[in-house]
Amino acid sequence: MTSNQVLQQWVEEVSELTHPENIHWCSGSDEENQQLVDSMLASGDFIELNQETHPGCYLHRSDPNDVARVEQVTYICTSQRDDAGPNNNWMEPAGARAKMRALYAGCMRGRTMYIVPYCMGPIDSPLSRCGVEITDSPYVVANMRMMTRMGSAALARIEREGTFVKGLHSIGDLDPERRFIMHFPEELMIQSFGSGYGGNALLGKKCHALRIASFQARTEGWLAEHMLIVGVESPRGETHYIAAAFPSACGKTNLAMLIPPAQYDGWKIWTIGDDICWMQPGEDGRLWAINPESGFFGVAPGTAAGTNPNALAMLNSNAIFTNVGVTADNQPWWEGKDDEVPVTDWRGNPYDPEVGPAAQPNSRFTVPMKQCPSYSDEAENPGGVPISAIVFGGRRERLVPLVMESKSWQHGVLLGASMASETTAAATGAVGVVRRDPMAMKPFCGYNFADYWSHWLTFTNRADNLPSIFHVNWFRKDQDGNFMWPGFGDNMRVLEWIINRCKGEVGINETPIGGLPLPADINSTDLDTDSATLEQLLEVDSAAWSAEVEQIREYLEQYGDRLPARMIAELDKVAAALSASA
Ligand code: OXD
Ligand code: MN
Repeated sequence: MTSNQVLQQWVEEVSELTHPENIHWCSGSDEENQQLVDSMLASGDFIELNQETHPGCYLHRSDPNDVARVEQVTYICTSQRDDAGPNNNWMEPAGARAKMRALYAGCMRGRTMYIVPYCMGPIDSPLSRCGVEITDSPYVVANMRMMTRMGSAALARIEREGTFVKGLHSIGDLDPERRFIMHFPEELMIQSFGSGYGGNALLGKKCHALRIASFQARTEGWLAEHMLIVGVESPRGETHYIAAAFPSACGKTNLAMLIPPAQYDGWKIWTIGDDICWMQPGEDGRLWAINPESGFFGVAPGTAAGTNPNALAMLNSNAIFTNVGVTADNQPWWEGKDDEVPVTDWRGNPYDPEVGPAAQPNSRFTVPMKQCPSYSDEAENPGGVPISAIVFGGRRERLVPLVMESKSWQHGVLLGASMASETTAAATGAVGVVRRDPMAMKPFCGYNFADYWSHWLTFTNRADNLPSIFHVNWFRKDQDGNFMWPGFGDNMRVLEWIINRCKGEVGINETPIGGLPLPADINSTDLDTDSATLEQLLEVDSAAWSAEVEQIREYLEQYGDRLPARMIAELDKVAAALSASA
């Protein structure tokens, strides 16, 4: 029950449509969570893991056909088709509502309907926004409790403010043919049916904090981005915050909590967020950012002592594991974790490497952010943290240098818009195919990309101390298919260079595509990459880049008249500089 009439009435309408057996308003309390866990253990939704090694940890096995985001059935339902743009699937709102109504009719019979009020961002931050998810999945409730500030405090804020995003979710019958993720940004509404997978079902995350929020951010003058936020503190106690956008499953979580190489004695890395960043100009002309989430929903495979020791340390208690394997002593296991041999695979069958991996490639952990050893209290700062640099990056085997700096904010927007990356298991479909993924927002921008880039370009009028924009690529391979850059903790060397550039302490090699480091300015003490390889990583192949520029032009031109002229002007400058250098 609530004093907010709109919410009360919506809950009644949904209940009349879906016919749940019970209605439960979530408070977010420990007792409530314990009851939920107990009921999921009884129903088989949760399987207890080894409580000695992993207290409070549970395994969830999803339906094998429901393991990733489903972009092909994710829609933006704006009244005008062009407002959704070529980057989104579009459905006319009235038709979409009717389609969903038919699916929801009676879908919660025999189930409990949970009302989950949540706040994206610190509960007392003016940058935060609230929502309510109605769901019939207790697994979703348990995840939302970690990923958002969920329960009574969020409901109190909603009752104070009056506005909230309405998200309706039902797992339905998990039939992929009856699975839709609909967004109605003009009505601040989300409707999701037929999937229990994180990105499709935890509506606070991709649906609200990116698709709906990006739409809202445009009208309100801020940015909702698919970015981690990391603080880098020098031995002198000076901290720079960096926001970085990489496509799904390209190492945002690893970068957000990296452990620097040994010679960085006295440096500290502070984790503010690993997936989503909301930024707004402050009075000082800088961009100030919050992480709207309060937990991590990270990719398990590959998380190991050598790649992300902080993540491993935070996964020893109070975590939910989805679709991982299990060892003989009932500990969670995934490929790359260690050299243990699991006994059970993610489907619950005896593990057989001939059949497939023990952990589903997009298997996940959910864990409260505060459990991360590098967690910073600044994540709770209602004012956010000031951003010194924005970094874009993709997974590119060839061509794209280790790091480059944009020539201006406008050129930086072009760098973001030109991003491309090889696809990963985070979404259904082929893996390893290069696709354009501007700002890592291809699956998440809630409106026409052309309008989104125009919005980015307005920031030169909104703030006069904007961060510098960089582009990185950790994934270059040599002729034999080996990675040329060690990545993980060694990415600290690139972060240090970025900060040195922000402070104006190092020079730059101006090239047609952007400013590259002078190889001597990348700290290479004890680096596993020889100097010839480092030089190769910092070279520009003009002919290959000219071809890339034409592909970028072709991509951008599909946005037609709505594409800001400034983008093509920036691209023309790069093309001209490449021809002049050839
Ligand atoms: C995620 C994703 O889960 O991007 O963060 O798919
Ligand atoms: Mn993501």
